[in-house]
Amino acid sequence: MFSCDSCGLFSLTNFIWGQHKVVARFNEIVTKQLLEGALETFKKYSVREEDIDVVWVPGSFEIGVVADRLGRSRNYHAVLCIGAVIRGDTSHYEAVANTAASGVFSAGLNSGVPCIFGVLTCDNMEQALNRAGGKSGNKGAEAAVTAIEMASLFEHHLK
Ligand code: INI
Repeated sequence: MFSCDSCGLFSLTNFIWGQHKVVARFNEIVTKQLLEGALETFKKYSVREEDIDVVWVPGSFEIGVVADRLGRSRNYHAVLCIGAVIRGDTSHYEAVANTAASGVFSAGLNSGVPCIFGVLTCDNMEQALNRAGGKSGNKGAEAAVTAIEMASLFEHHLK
């Protein structure tokens, strides 16, 4: 069994885990559901609760810089970023959505740790809720599976 004293990570079956989730508080009614879906999925895949940390940030705009910092800490095998950007009457939506996407992408590239984009970009609240455990599934759960796949790929094949 693998263990790492410096970062407190332990292997589970074939996987070595340390997951971090960055969750945006903005549109919390949606992001809490996405987080719930992600946590259920990690449990299903036997990721231990103590190997998961959750950090809340004000909005999706702030996700990238925090994901980058967490990735660079070398304490985590993946950073799952959760947010919900919902179109309003102005172009603010575009700025926040684009910054969130490029911020998460850059965080992954710059830190060398997989940073997963679990940020919804929707036209309205109904669309967002449908994707946060409603009739279109839970994108937080899907993003968690992506985090598991990427962490496993990095840990077992790209070292
Ligand atoms: N943040 C979101 O996560 N979703 C949104 O839909 C949103 N809109 O529409 O404004 C939003 N704005 C806040 C933004 O993320 C920052 O927290 C804020 O601009 C301060 O930097």
